[in-house]
Amino acid sequence: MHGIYVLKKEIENIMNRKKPGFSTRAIHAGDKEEETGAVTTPIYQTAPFKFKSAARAASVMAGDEKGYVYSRGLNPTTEVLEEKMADLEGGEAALAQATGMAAISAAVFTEVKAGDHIIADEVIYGSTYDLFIDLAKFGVDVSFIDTSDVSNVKAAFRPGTKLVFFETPANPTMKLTDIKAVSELAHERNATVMVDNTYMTPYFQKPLSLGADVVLHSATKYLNGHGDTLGGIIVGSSDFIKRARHTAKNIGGAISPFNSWLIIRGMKTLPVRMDRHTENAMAVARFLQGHEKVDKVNYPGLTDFPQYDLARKQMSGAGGMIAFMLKYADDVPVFLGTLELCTLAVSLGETGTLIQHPATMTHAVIPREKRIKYGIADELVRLSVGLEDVEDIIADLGQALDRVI
Ligand code: LCS
Repeated sequence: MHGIYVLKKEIENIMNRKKPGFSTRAIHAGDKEEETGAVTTPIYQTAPFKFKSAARAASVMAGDEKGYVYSRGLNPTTEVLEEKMADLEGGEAALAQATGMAAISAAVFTEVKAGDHIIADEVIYGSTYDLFIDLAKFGVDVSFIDTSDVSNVKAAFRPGTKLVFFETPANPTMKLTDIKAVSELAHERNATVMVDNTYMTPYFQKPLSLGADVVLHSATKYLNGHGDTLGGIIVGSSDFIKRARHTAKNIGGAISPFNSWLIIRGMKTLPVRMDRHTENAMAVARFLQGHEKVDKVNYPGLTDFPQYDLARKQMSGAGGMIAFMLKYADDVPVFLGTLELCTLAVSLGETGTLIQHPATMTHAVIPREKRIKYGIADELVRLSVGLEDVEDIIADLGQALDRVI
């Protein structure tokens, strides 16, 4: 009965669909009709654009007419990427930048000024944490709290709170934050909500549809998916993106057209890659969970994941990232040093399996005492499960765990 119900529902969804599905849009959204008939997006590898007349130059520069001026502000290749991302996240507009950090900086600088207060989750990527620490220099105060408990967020608001920022799942612990609940709370207090959606991608989670105002991405990760370029994206309302484009143009973190093109190409296979990353990660998580040398496995696809209900509510897939604890911190270097297939490297979300030790690598900037308090333990290992045959990934992890005493 249940199966028939699901099938009927799927057919209804197909019949009632107002716009093409996610995979179709991942491939085609943002496409332009090219004069040459080029089927793939051309790479407009140019810094300036020629004006047809001085009058048009004046009009475009004044913002009265749309036109390409200089690739630090707008570029036709990058524009395809921006339109694709806005479409997939369900936002009005998007802005691509050279890196995830360039995107986060531009978005945050657009929103806050001296005297403002930010509430940030205490578990976020190391450089984002570091950026927030640096904001003190500009008179912006940041409270790092555990946003996974909504009552903490409620208690952290002050009259000057302008922004609430979090990742869900959080890098590296996989802790989740309730996007809808936090957004409702923030909006009652006129604060903006920014969600870093790097781990999930819009394929598995759409923060804007849950009430968030701005979505951020390190496109370096799953969006590009092949570990061969850096990139960052901001998605939000047309008004916010217009303001962010102004700020970003002056900061100067424009993405190269070639890197935009690589991300556009990568995104065409995002749904199939995310499905396989998830399938592989589920098998790896189950293997790790049953292993005597492993203390704890944090993966939102496991039914005993502490926030499993929230995961099912706001995510449509568990993704490819796993955090797990070895029993002893001293064993971490032995384990990492014995792996052969899994590559010891930072970054995540690419075809090959990557593994790293947050305490000494991605999150080493956080003072140890704070790091431990936040749950980024010395025993914690982060795994970005790749697209290799899962039996090979498991065999490699197994042989390295066997070397741990
Ligand atoms: N947001 C998240 C959640 C990230 O994981 C990263 C990078 C960034 C933003 C910044 O993006 P980027 O400027 O590098 O494109 N995360 C990394 C990591 O975990 N290992 O190396 C980089």
